[in-house]
Amino acid sequence: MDETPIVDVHTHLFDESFGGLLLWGIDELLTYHYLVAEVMRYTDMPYEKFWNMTKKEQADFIWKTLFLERSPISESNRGVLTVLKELGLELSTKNLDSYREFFKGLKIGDYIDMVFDKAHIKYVVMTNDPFVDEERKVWKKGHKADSRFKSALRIDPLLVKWPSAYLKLKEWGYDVSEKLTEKTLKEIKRFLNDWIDNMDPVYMAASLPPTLAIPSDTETSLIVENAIVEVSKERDVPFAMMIGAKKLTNPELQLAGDSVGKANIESLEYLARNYPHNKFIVTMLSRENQHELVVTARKFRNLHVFGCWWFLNNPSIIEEMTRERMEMLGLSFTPQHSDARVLDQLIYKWKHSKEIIKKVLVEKYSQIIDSGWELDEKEISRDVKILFGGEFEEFLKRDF
Ligand code: FIX
Ligand code: ZN
Repeated sequence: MDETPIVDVHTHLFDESFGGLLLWGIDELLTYHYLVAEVMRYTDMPYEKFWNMTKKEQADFIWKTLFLERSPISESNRGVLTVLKELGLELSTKNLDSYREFFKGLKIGDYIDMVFDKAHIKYVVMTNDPFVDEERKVWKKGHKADSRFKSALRIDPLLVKWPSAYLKLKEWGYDVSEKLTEKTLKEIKRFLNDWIDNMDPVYMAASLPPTLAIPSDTETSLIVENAIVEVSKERDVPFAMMIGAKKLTNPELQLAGDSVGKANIESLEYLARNYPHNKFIVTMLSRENQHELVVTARKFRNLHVFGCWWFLNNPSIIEEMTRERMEMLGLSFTPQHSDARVLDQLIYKWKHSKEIIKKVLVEKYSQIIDSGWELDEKEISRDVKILFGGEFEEFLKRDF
């Protein structure tokens, strides 16, 4: 498993040409929104006061509160330790400023090489959102592609914030109205095609709320059925649905304030059944959705399940999910993605996940060996390649 180069099918990383959009280094690691949510539980500090701190001040506060005043045993805290250890830094000093010195000396190009090498990454898929001004500028200026960073066209605003998104499309020269007329739907398809031409994305993606209801007369449903699925099929760009995120449950926490809700699997069944020639790549956020998602994937070969997303990306749940997926899907799924927002996280997110996936795979192999099945290293290597991007890439090539 440690020899197999990994395809990381969903991250928030950017290649060097996106400049400051690529986050890296110890202060970014410590102020990752997972740690922000955790640190605010130990203080009565007004949220505003925290948000007004500099990045360094926030990192100092988080280091003091979560690492020095208490043991850093949570998954996101442990992740920081794994990164520092894998980079060869001395954890016993617990000296944050000494770690900062190490990062100060790094050039980002070299550091990307170092992290990809340490985490054994073949390539990552980015999250590219044309509605983010800073990012749109890079694409408009012309983007020097780095083959280790493939793009994904992220379209949340189109699907979940249409009343504001349509104004943006208008501003960009698309003849749209808030009402989803034939003309507007046609222009939405032109927008999607333009950005597919621009980005050459692996897939189109959106984070969708637990209230997702397709078919329905919601704008989300109408745009999915009357624009997304058509362009997705025509351009052979799968639609990736990340279902179950409840945005800003606690707005005071900003990005750290999103939560989770159980979604209705019927929407997914409907799409997979009614659009059998379309490809859907799916992850769901609620633990309670996982078993029915696996069963749904058994019913529809045009549905590819991936990752232990966000609040599921913890050893206890990764083990449960990987086990039930292998027991019902064999190797026809992608067990994990990193969702890394900070470059260095690739090191810990993959090291931690591989420990669990390895454990489950060994158990499954032991069971078939006990039945008399023979297995050699070449076959194991083949299977691991399937799990770490092979099946994902085969799925992308299939023509249903
Ligand atoms: O929608 C998404 O891509 C989510 O992964 C993010 O919004 C979320 O903040 C995250 O990074 C979870 O790991
Ligand atoms: Zn994400």
